[in-house]
Amino acid sequence: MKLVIAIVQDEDASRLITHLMNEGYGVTKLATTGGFLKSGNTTLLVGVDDCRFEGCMAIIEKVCKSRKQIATSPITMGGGTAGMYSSYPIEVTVGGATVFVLTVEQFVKY
Ligand code: 2BA
Repeated sequence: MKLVIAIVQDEDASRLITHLMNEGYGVTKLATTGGFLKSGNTTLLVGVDDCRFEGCMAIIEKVCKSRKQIATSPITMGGGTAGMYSSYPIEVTVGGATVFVLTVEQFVKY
């Protein structure tokens, strides 16, 4: 069994959950925040039998789109504690999905 941890954009989350559930996958949704953009994203936990793993990954790849996002990132000018904070716009490409796959040692439901 595998545990798929998929970090996706909020815009794709509902559709992805619907697709996965329709195909019989169990899904847990977590509201998360990206460390770089400091904006909301969604992390899905999907526990899958090995024989259904590729199908799960295919759905994630199909549904999740990469998008360009303009972010205003605070930077420190002058350095040190006396430095001034400024911000400038930067463009980053986010997603489709950042996916971690873990092998599950044990899976129990009580
Ligand atoms: P964020 O950390 O908010 O990052 C959003 C996007 O900003 C990233 O998209 C990437 O294109 C860009 N980015 C991130 N760190 C950067 C940096 N130091 N310099 C320049 N650009 C940077 P993705 O790579 O598609 O990541 C989307 C989200 O997936 C991330 O949101 C984060 O929540 C998660 N993530 C990505 N890699 C991760 C990792 N190795 N471990 C844990 N979470 C990760």
